Amino acid sequence: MLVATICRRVTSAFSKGFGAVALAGLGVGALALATLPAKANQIGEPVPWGMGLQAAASPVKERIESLHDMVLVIITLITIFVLALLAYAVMRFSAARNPNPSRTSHNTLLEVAWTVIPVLILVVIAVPSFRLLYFQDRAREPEMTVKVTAFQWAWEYEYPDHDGLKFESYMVPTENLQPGQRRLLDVDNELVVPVGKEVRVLVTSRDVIHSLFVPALGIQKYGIPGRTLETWFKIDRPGVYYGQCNQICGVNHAYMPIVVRAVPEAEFTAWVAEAKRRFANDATQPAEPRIAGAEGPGRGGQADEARGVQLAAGANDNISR
Ligand SMILES: [Cu+2]
Repeated sequence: MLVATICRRVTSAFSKGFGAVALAGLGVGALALATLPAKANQIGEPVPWGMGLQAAASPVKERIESLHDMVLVIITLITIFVLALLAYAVMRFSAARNPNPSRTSHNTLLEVAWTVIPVLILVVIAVPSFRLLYFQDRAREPEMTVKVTAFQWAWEYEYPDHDGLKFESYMVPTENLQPGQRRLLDVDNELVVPVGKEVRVLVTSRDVIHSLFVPALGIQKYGIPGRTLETWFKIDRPGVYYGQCNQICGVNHAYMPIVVRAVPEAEFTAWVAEAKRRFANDATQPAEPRIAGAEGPGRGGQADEARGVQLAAGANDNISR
């Protein structure tokens, strides 16, 4: 609509010939945009001074965006309305302008209105909100499943549909970063998935409560020991999507990032074959998991089961939060 309005303004502002040239220019511009590779690789990552949401790469995130936009309009209107009322009351009913205040204390119509209207506004927000809640809750027709197990302080990814391929994913410590890798975000083993496939994600934990959070995919699920929560995504273009555990889970909470790499189907198949070999009897997978985040207060070496209860020095960090 905005584009149409701009077009109209442009055409009326210029003479006919000029307008035609301008329109042709716009047309060429639009064509250039349209012919850009629509499936360009996307990077879902935080950016300096990023003010909005990360660009959507899945249907759930698209709906989160539209709900967000709708609620933003509503709260903006409410804020402006309340601010205007306040300003009016301050000016109109100041002691100087209104020396004899009214003694009215009840107004039935007004009271009904300021109860019913907010309720209606909440209903307007609640309907799409609940729709979205159920939309993200279950995969409709999952084409594959990934099981994600959180633990202090890294992730284990399992592919039950691919012969139980399973591996752990640790943050790359700052001192080992390769050029182009992101500090506190890149990992040794990424969660690789095919583009355009509906992927069911099952999330659980081995020790304390963690949370799988990948903003560009619109997923955020608690990893709760003894429970399995479900969500899903269907990534619409190849790319790398960064996330982090966003449930405070202990001293190295900040050092368990998530990297989801979406690749075309053929590439995914090749990766699965290679990963199966790599992780079959893998020397890089330690018997005792490493503690991710060498820059955090180090606590290497504890056996997995012992974590969370027997971290003598830092037990409170793990239990109380
Ligand atoms: Cu965590």
